[in-house]
Amino acid sequence: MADFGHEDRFARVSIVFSFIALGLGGLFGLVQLITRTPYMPKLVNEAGYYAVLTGHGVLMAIVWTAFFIMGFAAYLVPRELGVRLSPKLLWAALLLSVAGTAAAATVILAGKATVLYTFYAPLAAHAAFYLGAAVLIIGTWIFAAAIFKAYLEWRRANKDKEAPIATLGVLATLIIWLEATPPLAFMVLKDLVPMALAGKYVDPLETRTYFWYFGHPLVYFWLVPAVAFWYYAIPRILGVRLFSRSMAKVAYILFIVASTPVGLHHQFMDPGISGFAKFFHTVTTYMVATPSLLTAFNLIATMERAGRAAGGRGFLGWVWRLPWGNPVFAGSALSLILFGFGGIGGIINASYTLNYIVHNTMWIVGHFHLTVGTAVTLTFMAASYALVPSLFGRELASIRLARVQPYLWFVGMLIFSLALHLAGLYGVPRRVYDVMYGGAAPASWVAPLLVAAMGGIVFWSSGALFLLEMMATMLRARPGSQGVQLLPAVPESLGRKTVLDSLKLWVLIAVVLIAIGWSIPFYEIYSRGLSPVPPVGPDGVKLG
Ligand code: HAS
Repeated sequence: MADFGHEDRFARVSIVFSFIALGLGGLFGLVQLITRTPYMPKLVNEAGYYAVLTGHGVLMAIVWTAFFIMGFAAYLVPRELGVRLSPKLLWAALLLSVAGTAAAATVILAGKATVLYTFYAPLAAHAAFYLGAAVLIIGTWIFAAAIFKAYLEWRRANKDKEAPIATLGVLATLIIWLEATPPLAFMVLKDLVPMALAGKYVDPLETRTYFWYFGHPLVYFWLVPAVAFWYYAIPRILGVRLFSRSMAKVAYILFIVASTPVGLHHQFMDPGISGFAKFFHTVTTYMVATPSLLTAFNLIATMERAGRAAGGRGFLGWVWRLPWGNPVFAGSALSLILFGFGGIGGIINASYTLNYIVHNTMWIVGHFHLTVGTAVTLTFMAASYALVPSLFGRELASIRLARVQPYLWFVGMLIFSLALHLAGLYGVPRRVYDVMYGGAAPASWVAPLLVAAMGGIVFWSSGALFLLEMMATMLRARPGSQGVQLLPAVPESLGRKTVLDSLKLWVLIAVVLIAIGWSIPFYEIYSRGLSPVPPVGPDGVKLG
């Protein structure tokens, strides 16, 4: 095992922290699933439900993902580029990220932040929630600085070389994060902290629009590292070249350029934003769906090539020749399949007229469990089957368990999400404590909710098995190098740099598109004049 001392120490801490978030977030998920399902016991009261829902959303959507991504990047980038990351920047990033998360988590657990992970004003949390979020964001910026510093050092020594494809994905991820977060941090400090500390009145539409400026690139911040992992792992496991490196780079470019000026598709139903602004964001939404289709094509072609080389015949005969018993491959490929369903749902969400039907219903919950809950989460689990043995120098505690776990997640999530899509079409709302409205809701809502609960329990069990496997591997398994057997570390042969590697150009184009896409709604909001309202605390009491 090559020695990347402080990078690996950072990756170990960051990944273990992400597992803790996944475990706690998963526990909250189970509580809310049982509480919301008809005929099942209410495990918490209404206030508890929103605290648990906030904890689940923040821990899963922000903490699990951000810490895993940082750990993965710190492991991958120095190995691929052969340059070291600054230890000072790494530890500063970790310290701030952990401190920020701890502050926010403490107030959530104390029931003083029931604002959900979207923290829309005028719902108000304790100021420590917002300050914690801001400190976490600053920590991630410092982490990004460590990666970019190393990349620039490598670039100076390799002026004409293209960057390795997975490292390029990490850079794209961090660029998207840096595009997305500054306005959010600005709004948190300008509006939400003064609202929490001094009862400042804020304009809900203005703060919602700031949130969704950030909220949509956030989803590509989750997705792009999963895509980078697929590009890294699938060809290596199959022993073939990626079908097209250029296509992979075009996908990254489209993610960088188009992932930020799209957030109004979350606000189609909001009054006060013109049809023109929403139409602009619809066009860019369909633009940012394209790289996922390119990714699917590229990876399926790679798999088909390997499956046919292994003797697969006929239209789909190659599929059965793929290494479905390797948990790193199976987890990645199963994620890709469910991402197909999630993506189709996303295309439906992005249609203005269909959005009327699905907005704020369980359909959306089904959508994001297929995307961030599977395409991203199951991929990170698959990656862990290689990363954790490699980082800790140990065999997996149970390869049999690792082989079964991704399938259990796949089946549970398929049942859960499809049932929730159906429930959404029947009109079942999301984020409601008593979803049956004390018996006044239509009887047709019961069956899909019960089926969803069964699926939820199956994939929750899969998550618990994953964490058990990880814990046992880190603490008890025997020394070994199974990570390398499951995911061979084949070096990439790198060609010459082309315009597709010119990150500066694509960032410039992204900035122009962001400026156009967001100046329209913000001009509309500010030119009409703001309508500030008093903040509302956890118990529904107006604070201002
Ligand atoms: Fe989304 C809401 C539109 C992708 C996450 N999305 C959400 C929310 C979350 C989320 C968390 O337009 C809820 C936010 C909240 O709390 O309110 N989404 C899209 C579109 C895409 C999309 C157009 N979403 C994602 C991804 C996410 C994510 C990725 C997380 C990682 N989404 C929306 C809209 C809303 C929304 C509206 C707001 C709804 C509302 O009203 O509130 C696209 O990027 C999707 C593109 C993907 C594809 C699929 C490509 C095909 C694949 C392969 C298929 C596999 C095959 C088999 C064929 C077009 C990947 C392979 C074979 C083998 C052998 C392996």
